[in-house]
Amino acid sequence: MPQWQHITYSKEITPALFGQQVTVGGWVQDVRNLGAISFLQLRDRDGVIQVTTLKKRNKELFDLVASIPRESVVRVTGMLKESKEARAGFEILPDKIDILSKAETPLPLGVVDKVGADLDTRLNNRFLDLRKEEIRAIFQIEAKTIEGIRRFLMSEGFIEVSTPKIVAAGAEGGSTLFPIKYFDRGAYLAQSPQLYKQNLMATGLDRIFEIAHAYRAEASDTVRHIAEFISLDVEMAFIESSEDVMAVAEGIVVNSLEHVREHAKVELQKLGLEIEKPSIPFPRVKYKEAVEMVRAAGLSIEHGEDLGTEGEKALGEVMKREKNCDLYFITEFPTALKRGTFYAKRFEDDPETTGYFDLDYKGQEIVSGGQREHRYDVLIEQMKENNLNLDSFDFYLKAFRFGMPPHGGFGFGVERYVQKMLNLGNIREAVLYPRDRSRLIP
Ligand code: AMO
Repeated sequence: MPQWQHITYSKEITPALFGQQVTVGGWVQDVRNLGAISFLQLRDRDGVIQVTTLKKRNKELFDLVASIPRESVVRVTGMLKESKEARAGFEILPDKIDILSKAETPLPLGVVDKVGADLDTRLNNRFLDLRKEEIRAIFQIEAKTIEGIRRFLMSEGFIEVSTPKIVAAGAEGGSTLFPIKYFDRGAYLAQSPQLYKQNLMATGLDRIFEIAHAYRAEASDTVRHIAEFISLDVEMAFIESSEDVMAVAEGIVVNSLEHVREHAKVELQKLGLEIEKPSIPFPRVKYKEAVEMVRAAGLSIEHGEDLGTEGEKALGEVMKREKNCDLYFITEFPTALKRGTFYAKRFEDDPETTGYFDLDYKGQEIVSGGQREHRYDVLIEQMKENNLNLDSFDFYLKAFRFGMPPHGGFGFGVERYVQKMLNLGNIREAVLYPRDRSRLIP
């Protein structure tokens, strides 16, 4: 035990400790008083410990236990004893109970209640919501997901970087920019590290990734959009086509899913979930084919239009039904659709089409990227087409004038990924403190 750890956690209790004195700490989940004996269920980060108090052994402690409100924080020192009745297989006979923090009553949100509260009430009382082990499991799995992503990318020679979140220009269209006051001038919260990650391709730090918040003033209130999301951004130089970039996205998914399967077994169990190993390579569906498949599913959509939420969902259903497949790329997006994406490289022999791709997971886009246009003159033309003010992109453009290798990359929505991995209905369930149009607190 490290010197700064003063309690023994439930997970650390083994039969080897039976008969010894231990100090445990946590929240009072429940107290059952049977007149001569009482059972206090103490919940810590990993599980529940039963504290059994006999009136005739210690009347003072017995009365104290009866008075502790639910969800108060206590520290208990006592003898550890094997118990057939207690769920964990042991109980503690207390010699000392300290109430470290008394909880008020009533609780704004039940922790062990069977009746489910609505998401808003849960998010408003997130600290209580997170006391439920199946809610905590989501974030333990999210952490393991990010750990798996990092390990994979580092093993492939990618360097983790941090780029500014206070920026002078957007990269993903003006409508979702958050303007802020920056000393005596205007600035924005970064929608994406796009300009910086491309800038780095001109430096020799040419295989990079970043895991950081990105900001979007999303107009609509949907189950897959939030105003602040964790963006995993990857950029790599000396590629030959978007296929190279897709291979990395595929590697991230396969390896992080495997990492979660391996290192979050207990948490997956708490959620009653098993994660299947996806087969590789993920199918590639050309945008044109995707449109036809969505149409065949009964949706009206024109070539050149965005598939949209409904289209993506319909495609997801077809892929599941016909190919038993949850993960697939949509490739070769038309230039017209990606025109807003001024940095996308168009096909040499077919400028109406780009190598841009989305990676969809169970009918929802989680990744978007492709090969970039690295030729200065062509890039300038594409930016002009998009009516961009070239002056505000000066630092970005300069890097293309003094030696910029061919490169590509993608943005990967971490919470959307976890949402789909764990079959959560709303992306907000995969965010500790979500931000959206109506939510700024907590
Ligand atoms: P794009 O805008 O498609 O591309 O975003 C990339 C991925 O980020 C996630 N995402 C979001 N997740 C939650 N809430 C949102 N409001 C939100 N917006 C985006 C999605 C999406 O697939 N610069 C490019 C990437 C690139 O080309 O490298 C970009 O940002 O999972």
